[in-house]
Amino acid sequence: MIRLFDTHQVRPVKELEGLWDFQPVSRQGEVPERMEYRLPVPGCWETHPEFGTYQGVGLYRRKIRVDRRTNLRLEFKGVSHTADVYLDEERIAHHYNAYTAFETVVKQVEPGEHEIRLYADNSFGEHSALHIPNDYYTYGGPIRPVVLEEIGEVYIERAAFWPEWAEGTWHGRWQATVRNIGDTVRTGELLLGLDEAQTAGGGPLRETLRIEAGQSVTVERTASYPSAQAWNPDSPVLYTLRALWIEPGAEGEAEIPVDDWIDRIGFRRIDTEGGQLRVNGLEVRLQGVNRHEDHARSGAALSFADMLHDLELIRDLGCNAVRTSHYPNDERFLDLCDEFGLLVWEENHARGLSEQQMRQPNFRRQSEAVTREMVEQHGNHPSIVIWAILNECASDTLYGRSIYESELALIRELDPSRPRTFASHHGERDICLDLADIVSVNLYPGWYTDEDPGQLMQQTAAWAGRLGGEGKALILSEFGADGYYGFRSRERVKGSEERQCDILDDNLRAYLDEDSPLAGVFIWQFGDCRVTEATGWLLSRGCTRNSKGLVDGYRRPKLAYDTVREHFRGGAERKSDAAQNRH
Ligand code: ADA
Repeated sequence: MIRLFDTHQVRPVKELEGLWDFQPVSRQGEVPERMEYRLPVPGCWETHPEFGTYQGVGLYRRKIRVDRRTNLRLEFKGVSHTADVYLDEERIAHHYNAYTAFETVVKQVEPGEHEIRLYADNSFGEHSALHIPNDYYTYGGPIRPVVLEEIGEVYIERAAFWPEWAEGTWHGRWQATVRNIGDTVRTGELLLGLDEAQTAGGGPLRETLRIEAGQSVTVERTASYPSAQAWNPDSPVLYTLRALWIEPGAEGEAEIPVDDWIDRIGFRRIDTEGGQLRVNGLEVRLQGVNRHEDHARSGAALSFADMLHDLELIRDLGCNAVRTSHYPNDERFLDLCDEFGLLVWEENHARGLSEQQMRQPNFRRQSEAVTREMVEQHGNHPSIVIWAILNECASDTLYGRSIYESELALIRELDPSRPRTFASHHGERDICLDLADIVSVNLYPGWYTDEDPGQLMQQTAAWAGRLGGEGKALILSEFGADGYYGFRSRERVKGSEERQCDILDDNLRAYLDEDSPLAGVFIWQFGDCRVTEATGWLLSRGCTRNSKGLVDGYRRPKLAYDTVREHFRGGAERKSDAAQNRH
C-alpha cells in the first residue's frame, strides 16, 4: 500500500512489494554469484533470523516486465540508510537518508524483462553524518514502499498547495512543476483543481504551457475557495488535489490526458501569537507523545495495520498530537494523522549531535537535504502543524547557531505557513531560541534530575523568555522515565513500571495545570525502541532498548499507559478536584 488514496488515475502505477532476492555483499555494485535469501519489501533485513544484527551492505533484487518501449519512474519511499539503484547494468540512483523518498526516471526502456538491484547500506562511518550509533536503531533495507510508474515525455513532478485565510474566506496558493524529458518542445494545458463539488470554486485553474525539450516549468497561482470547509482536529475535512496535464488531440479529436498527480489537502491555518498555538484561530494545547517508527517485530518497516494500531493507541491515550522524533515519517502514517485529525510535529533527522559531529564534512549537505526533502515531500499534509530541526544538537555554540539559522531559514523559504522549532536540552546555555517561532525544551525531572517539575517549568519559562523566547509559545518536547515492561516493585524503585507511573504523574500534574505556561507537552515516549549496541552512555540502555515507552516494543501497555490516559483525558484532574472538595 503506497498511500491511503490513489496517487494517480492517468499514470500507470505499480507497487513493487513482495518477495525480493537478498544477499549481503561487501560493497555497492557487487554482483554475487548466488542470491540465497528472499526478504519482504517493504521490510528490513533485521527481521530475518540470520541478519538480526547485520550492519553493512545488502543487495535486494527483482525482475520487472515492461510491455512496450516506455519511460519509467521509480520512487523509493525510504531506504535505510544509503541506497544505490541499478536498472540492469546502469546505476540510476543514489540517495542518503532512510527517512525521505527519492525518485529516478529512466528514459526509453525497451520491452522485455529487466532487473532492479537495490543496494542498501546501514553501516556507520564518514559517509553518514546523521545515521550514527544512537538512542534508536538504524535498520537496513527498503523500509518503505517501492513504486514503479510509467510516464510519457511530459509528467507532473510535484503539486503543492498552501491554504490561506483572508477576509473571511479560504484561498489557496498553488505551485506545480511539469517536466518535459523528451527531445521536442511540448505544448499543453495544466489543470489544477480540488474536488469542485465540495468547494464550488468554479472549476480547476487552467494554464497553457510551452515546455522546451529537457526543461521543467513551475507554475504559481492562487485561487479562492469560498465554500471550503476547514480541517480541524475534531472534523478533519480533506480535499483531493488533482493536477492534470492534457495535450491537444489530433484534428477534431478530444484532448488527451497525459499525466496526473493526486494528493490530499486540508484548509487550516496555524498561528502562535500570544504564546499559544492556534488552529484556525482556536487555541489548542498539545498533548502528545514522541514516537519512533520502530516495532519489536518489524523494525522500522511497520505494516499499515501496525501504524493504524499505533494511531489508535495514541488517540486512546487522549493525545491530540504526535512528534515524529527524530526524522520525517512514513507518508502512510501522516495520511492517517490527516484522516483522524492528529496534529503532527514533524522534524528532520538528527539526534544529539555535538558541534564536532556537526562539523563532520557531510553533515551540512546531508542535513539540508533531509530538511528540504521533508518540507517538499510532506508539505501538503494538513496534520503537520510544526516543522522542527536538529533535536538536541549544538544550539549552544556559535557554529551550531550558524546551522540552526540556515536550516530554519530554508524551511521558511520553502514553507512560510508553519511555525518552526527545535528541541533543546541546553537550558540557559542555548543561544538559538531567538531563531525559532516556538521554544521547545527537553527536561527529565524525576528521572535524570530531581527538581520539582512545577518549579522547573516556571524557571524554564522565565529564562526562555529572557533568552529570546519572550512572547513565544513554550513546549515541553520531552519528559519521561524508564519502565521495564513487567518489572514490578513494591518499593517503586527506578526502572519499575510503578516508578515510571509516579514520575509521569508528577510531571503531568504540573504541566497540565490550568496555570501552566505550556502550549504543549510530548511524553518521551510512545513505545520502547531498539537502540544501537555500543559502549559509553548507550550501556545505560538495558536490553539495548530505550525503555521509556508507555507501551513496549510489541505495544503491550505498561502501567504508565493508564496514568497518562487519565491525565490526558482529564480524569486525574477531576479526581484531585473531587479529593480536594472532600477535605
Ligand atoms: C533525549 C533524546 C531522546 C532520548 C531521551 C532519553 O532527550 O532527545 O532521543 O534519547 O533523551 O531517553 O534519554
